[in-house]
Amino acid sequence: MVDKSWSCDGLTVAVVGNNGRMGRAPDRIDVAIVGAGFAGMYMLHKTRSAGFSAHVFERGGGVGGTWYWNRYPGARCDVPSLEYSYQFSEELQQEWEWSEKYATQPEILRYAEHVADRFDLRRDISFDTTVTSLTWQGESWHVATTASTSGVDGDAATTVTTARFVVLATGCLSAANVPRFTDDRLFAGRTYHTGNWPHEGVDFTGQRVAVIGTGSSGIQSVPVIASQAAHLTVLQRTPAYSVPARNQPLSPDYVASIKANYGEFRRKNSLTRAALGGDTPTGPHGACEVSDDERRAALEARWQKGGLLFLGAFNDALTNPESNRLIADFVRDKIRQTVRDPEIARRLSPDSVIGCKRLCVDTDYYETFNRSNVSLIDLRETPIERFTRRGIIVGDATELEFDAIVFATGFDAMTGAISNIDIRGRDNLRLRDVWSEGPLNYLGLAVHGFPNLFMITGPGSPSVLTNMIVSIQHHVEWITDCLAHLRRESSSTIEADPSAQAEWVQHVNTIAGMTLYTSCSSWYLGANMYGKPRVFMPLPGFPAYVQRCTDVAQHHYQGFHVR
Ligand code: FAD
Ligand code: N01
Repeated sequence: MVDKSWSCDGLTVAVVGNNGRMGRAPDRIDVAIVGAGFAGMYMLHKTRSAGFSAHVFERGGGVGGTWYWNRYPGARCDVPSLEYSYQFSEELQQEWEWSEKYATQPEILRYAEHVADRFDLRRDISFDTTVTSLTWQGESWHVATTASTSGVDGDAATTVTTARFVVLATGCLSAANVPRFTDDRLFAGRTYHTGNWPHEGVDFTGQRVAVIGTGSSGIQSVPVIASQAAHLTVLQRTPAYSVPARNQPLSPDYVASIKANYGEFRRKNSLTRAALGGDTPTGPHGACEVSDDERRAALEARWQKGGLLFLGAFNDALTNPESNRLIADFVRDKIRQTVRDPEIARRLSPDSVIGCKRLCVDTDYYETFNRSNVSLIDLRETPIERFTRRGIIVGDATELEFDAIVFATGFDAMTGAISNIDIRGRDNLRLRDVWSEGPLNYLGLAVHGFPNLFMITGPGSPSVLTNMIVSIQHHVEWITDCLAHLRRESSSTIEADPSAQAEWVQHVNTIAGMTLYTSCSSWYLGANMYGKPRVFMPLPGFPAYVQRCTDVAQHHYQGFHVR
């Protein structure tokens, strides 16, 4: 049973920090939560509401996680705002007004801050505090932290908190990938990573700017940077598929119609594979099962509507290679129709499986290459040789001169932020060692050898293949129910069973193997990071996963050892 002397007893002390009120960690708590993004914030609210003492440690200076760090020009969500938001509080979802179909980063950050205020979260969050190690001490975890400023860890003295449970809400896309290039330190201009953007913003007016990387972050930022810069050079290693967002202000009538029945809207969304777009179900046919005209019409309708649901026009986009090719052909045609220079259109056209890497959603991305101040370098034809004081030398010894270089090079996804913490479980087992061949896990929630440690949207769960706020809520609620169960049963530890874990990893591999997801070098597979084991990390299919988690809980936490 959770020791009563540890229950919420007012140990937290409110102090004033640069983000307003924030809490100082007590010496002992029931639940230590790492990260104050949407996952950590809801985890705090939920555990506190269930009567546990809980405290959040956050590396950054405020709440919001992704939306605190990713302040690059053009950053916004690509799941509609009315879906990309919490649903645990009817009052919250009724009172918050989203202004656009896809909210901008500042608007989403304001929402996160509103949630923090509304549920009085800050008093139990230590900002500017990085968790450096987690050590299992037989009955509880020692949580070691150090002070950090603007995400840079200081060498201040380590402080330790003792917690019965630890929840890693560290984010799937929070550990920036900054690739090294020969002589990159020589460059005399400014460099930026989209995932760690200066809070004061960057004015590129009149500058010669390079953007390296053409994933979602590059594709969102390129049109905005191009509109400011004297010249923008996009350095593309692999072209991405992108569909138009068709972003627009939300009409009050539409918002009212959703809010009139928000619960049902949310319920329908959560029954879909990706927990989004319940109003636009996946088409009933395969792309090869219909005539050419019908296929083009269905794809055109989704293209005009805009957004990620483009891939749902047919039910076999990610299982049938021929269907996938037909859908990809449609997008390649669109690129050719949009980009005036046929050579640039060719370079921008992907030849891979569409949807294998995460589909991008853009506003005027392809159109931007018609501007006279934008050029495109294909790094497959002319790779980066080295950096110089003035810029970058590509393939044929051409020196490109820049005032600023933007790394839109992504993240050490899904495992990076977790592996950055020195986590030692039973018998001093290191999580980094356990994961050396890939992230072993049970249900994407726990790892054998690491009792009382939970992950939110961890590898092995649907996480990044879904509307992540829905997946986050599901995990937070499952974990809180589990903690309440342990308290009721007077149990002190829970740990994944090794054979249940092995079976789960096999299951995830089997499901992924039935799709086309494993056919390209994506970050889902860890292929963007040098030396990272190639294992498909997320699990396709949200509803079946939710059912499995429910079954596990109902069968006395089957696959876990509860003591
Ligand atoms: P995060 O928001 O990443 O928060 C994790 C927090 O943990 C961070 O603040 C980090 O500083 C902190 N942290 C990590 N390690 C430590 C440590 N050792 N000590 C202390 N603190 C630590 N998903 C969607 O579903 N739809 C979208 O439209 C969408 N858009 C996105 C746009 C961008 C630019 C990016 C990068 C991601 C997007 N995502 C989207 C995914 C997004 O990450 C999730 O939707 C969601 O915000 C994740 O919340 P989280 O709390 O799990 O993680
Ligand atoms: O990162 P990415 P991201 N030399 O990994 C290139 C979410 N998100 O930040 O494909 C040269 O997708 C790399 O090239 P390649 C969303 O889930 C959502 O853009 O590896 N280039 C690629 O082009 C997304 O999927 C939104 O060959 C190098 C790019 O950098 C995830 O976050 C917005 C390189 C990285 O693309 C990550 O997106 C933003 C090198 N050494 C993010 N290393 C929304 O719209 C990497 N690249 C909601």
